Amino acid sequence: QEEPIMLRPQDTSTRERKNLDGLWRFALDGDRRGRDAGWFARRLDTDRELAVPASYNDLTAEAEVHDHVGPVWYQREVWVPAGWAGRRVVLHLESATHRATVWVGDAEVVSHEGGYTPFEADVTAHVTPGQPVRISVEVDNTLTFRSIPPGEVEQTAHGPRQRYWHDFFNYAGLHRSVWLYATDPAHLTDVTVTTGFAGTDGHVDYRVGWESGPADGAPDGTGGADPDVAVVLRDADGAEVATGRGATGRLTVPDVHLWAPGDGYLYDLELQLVRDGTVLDSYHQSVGVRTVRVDGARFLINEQPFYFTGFGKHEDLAVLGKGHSPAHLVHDVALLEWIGANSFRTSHYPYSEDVLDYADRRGLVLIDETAAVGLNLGMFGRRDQPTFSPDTIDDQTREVHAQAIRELVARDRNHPCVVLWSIANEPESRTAEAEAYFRPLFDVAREADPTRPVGFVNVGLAPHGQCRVSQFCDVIMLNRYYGWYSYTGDLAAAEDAWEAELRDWAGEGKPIIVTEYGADTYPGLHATTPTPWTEEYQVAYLDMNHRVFDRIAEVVGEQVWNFADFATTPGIIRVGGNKKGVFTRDRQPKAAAHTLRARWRGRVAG
Ligand code: GCB
Repeated sequence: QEEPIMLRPQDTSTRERKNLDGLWRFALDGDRRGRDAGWFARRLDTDRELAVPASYNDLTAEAEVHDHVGPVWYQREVWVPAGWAGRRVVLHLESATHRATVWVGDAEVVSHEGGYTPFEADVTAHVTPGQPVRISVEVDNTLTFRSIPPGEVEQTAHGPRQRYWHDFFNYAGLHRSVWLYATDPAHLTDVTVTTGFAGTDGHVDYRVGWESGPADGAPDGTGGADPDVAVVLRDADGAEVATGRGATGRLTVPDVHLWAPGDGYLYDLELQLVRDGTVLDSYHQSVGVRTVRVDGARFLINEQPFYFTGFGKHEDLAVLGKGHSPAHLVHDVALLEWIGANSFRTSHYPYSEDVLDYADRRGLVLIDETAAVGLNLGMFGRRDQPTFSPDTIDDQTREVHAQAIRELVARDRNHPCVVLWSIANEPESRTAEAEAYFRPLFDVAREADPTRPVGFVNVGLAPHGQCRVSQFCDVIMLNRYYGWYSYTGDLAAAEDAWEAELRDWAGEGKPIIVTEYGADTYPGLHATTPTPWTEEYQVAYLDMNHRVFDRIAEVVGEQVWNFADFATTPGIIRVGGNKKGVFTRDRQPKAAAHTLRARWRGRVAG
C-alpha cells in the first residue's frame, strides 16, 4: 500500500469544480444483489431519495434504514459542463463510510476502504462534456475484524446484527461532499509543506508533485516540453513575500507572522505548473508557519509551552448523523471560543476537511485521530477472546490500520492546526500481541510525518505499569473516569486514586494530556448531595479532576469527554445516547459549561 496522492478539489484560475451534493436516489441492498444485478447500469429501482451529505440512518422514519447492515446504493445524474472538452475530469468523494465502489455510467472507476478519508478517480474516459452521466455509489457500512474500526456481524433469526466495541452509533453513508472537477491534462498532483523559523525569519519548505499528462494533451505548438513549477508565497493581505522555482525548495519569510494558538495567521502558497510561459495548473495551499516539538515533559508550539484545554468531540448531529454541516461547524467553534477551549481531539476518526481548514483560520489546536477505535474486545463483554489473534484483529487488520494512518497524514499534514497524531483510541495494550501489533504502526506514522509527535490514547484497563504500548509514544494520552466508572459517587476516594496513577505516569518524564474525563449528566437533573447524573455532580467531578491536574506539572492538557451529547448503540448505561456532553446534543450548555468557562477563560496559554 502506498501514500495516496491527491489534492483537494479547488476552484482556481485553471481548475473548476462542480458540487454534487443534494438529493440522490437511494436503495438498501442487504442481500448484496446490486452488483450482480447491475444496479449501476440503469436507473436505480427505488422511490427513495436521500440527502448528501448526511448519514442515511436518521433521514427516514424506518428502522430498516436506521439499523441497516450491508451495502446501500446512491445514484444521480450530473451534466458534465460543455466547457470541459479536452480537460481531465475527476470524480472526488470526501468520504464514504465505511467503504465504497463507484461507477460512472457502466464503468467501475474506484473502490475505497475506510470511512473518513477522501478518494477519487480520473473519469475523463467515461464522460462526454455537454452530456449527462449517471453516477452510482455502493456504500457498505459493515464492520469486520479486517476493518478500521473493527466489528463483527452476527447472523440472528431476525437478520444480521452489527456488533462493535466503540461507544458511538455506526452512522454510515456519504457524509461529506462529492465533487466533479476539471484540470488541464498536465496537472499538479500533491504538495507537502513544512515550516520553521529562526529569529524573525520564517521558512517554508515545499515539495510539489505533477504529471505532464498524455503527450497529445500538450497545448498546440509546445511540443510537449516538460513543464516547470513556479511558486509564490503571499501574506494575508495578498502581498508577495517570496517566490521559487522547481518542484522542491525553501522560501524565506522575513518578519514572519507565526501561526499560533488563538492566532490563525495564514500565508497563501500558490503553486503553478508552467510550460512555455503558459500556466497549465494553479493551486493554492494555505500555510501556517509554526513549529511543534516535545521537550522533556513539555509540549512546545513555536518553542512556547502549550497547555491544551478543550474536548474530545464527535461528528454527530440530529437528523444529519455524521453528515458535515457548515452551519454547525461555525456554531461549534463559536461555543469552543465562548467556553475558552483552545483545542480538541478529532475523536474517533478524521473529521471533514472543512473542520481542519476552519481550525487553521481560528487558531484552534487539533489532535488528529485515525478511526482505529474499539480494538479492545475486553471492553464490552468479550473478555474470553484475545483482541489481537489470527481469529480476531491480525496482521491483515494492521495493514488496513497502517493505510488509515498514511491516508490521514497525507490528507492533513499541511494543516498547522494539527500538532499531534493519535493512531488509536483505547486499544487493548497490555499484551505482547498488542505491543507487536503497534510497534510498526508508530514507525508508519513517523515515516509519513517526521515533523509531528505521535501517540495513542490509553484506556484505564491498562494503567501505568501494565501498558506495553505507551513506550512508543512521544506524548502520553490518558482517558480516565475516576469518580464515574470507578469510585462512582465518591469523589474524595476518586481524587486519591487518580492522583496516585497520574503521578506514576508523570514518572515517565513525557508530557501527559488527559484526553478524556467526564460524567454522564442528564440536563435538568439536580441534587444538593453528590449524585451521579446530576448537573451538580458533573461540576464537582470536573472540579476534582482539575485539582489533580493542577498538582502535576507533567499534565499539559485537559480535554473533557465530551463536547456534546451524542448518539450511541442502545444500552442500559446510555439514555438516548451518551450524556457526557458539556453541551446537550442541540448545543445548550449544562451547568458544567459555566464552570469550564470560568476556568479556561481565566487561563493564559502556557
Ligand atoms: C471512552 C471512549 C469514548 C466513550 C467514553 C464513555 O473511554 O473513548 O468513546 O464514549 O469512554 O463515555 O464511556
